[in-house]
Amino acid sequence: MPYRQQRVFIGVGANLDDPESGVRRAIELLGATAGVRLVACSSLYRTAPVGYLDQPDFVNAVVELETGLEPRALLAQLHSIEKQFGRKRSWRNAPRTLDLDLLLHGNQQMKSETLTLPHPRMAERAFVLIPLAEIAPDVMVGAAGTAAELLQDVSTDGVKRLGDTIDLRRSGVV
Ligand code: PH2
Ligand code: MG
Ligand code: MG
Repeated sequence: MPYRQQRVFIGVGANLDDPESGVRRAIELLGATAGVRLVACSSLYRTAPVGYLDQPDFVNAVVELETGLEPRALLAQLHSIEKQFGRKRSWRNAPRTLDLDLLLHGNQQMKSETLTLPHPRMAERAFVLIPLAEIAPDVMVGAAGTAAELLQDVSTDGVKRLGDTIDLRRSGVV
């Protein structure tokens, strides 16, 4: 039986090798993935690193997809796109050419070694909540509240909007 179409949100981040164009190319590749439809894309943001601080600023964005791919199949696609960007997995929070995080997959809640939904750290991260609330302020983050509500409780220091929202049509994504 085909899996139901779900509303899915992906966090996109990069801080090496021209991160701004990397994030844009990654979003185009996401939209070109079989079984995935790109619905919305936030602005790009320049964000101060969180966690390990001695590394370059990130460019972050959040995209909304509609897909019938179940969480693990979609995660495999995300890893395959990361690989195309030469992502090397070294240590946690290390600088990276591309990071694609599965944030929300419908109302799915799950916890395993390789995948936790909603993403376990998203509720504390302004670099996720600001772009998420820009495109989907009312989306629920598990039982914790909506994106807009959670955003009230985090510091937004270090997150700067980079410019206009990507025009999905003009960039040839849809
Ligand atoms: N990703 C991390 C750790 N720290 N900081 C910012 N600003 N943006 C990120 O995408 C990010 C981070 C782990 O994936
Ligand atoms: Mg991440
Ligand atoms: Mg990741």
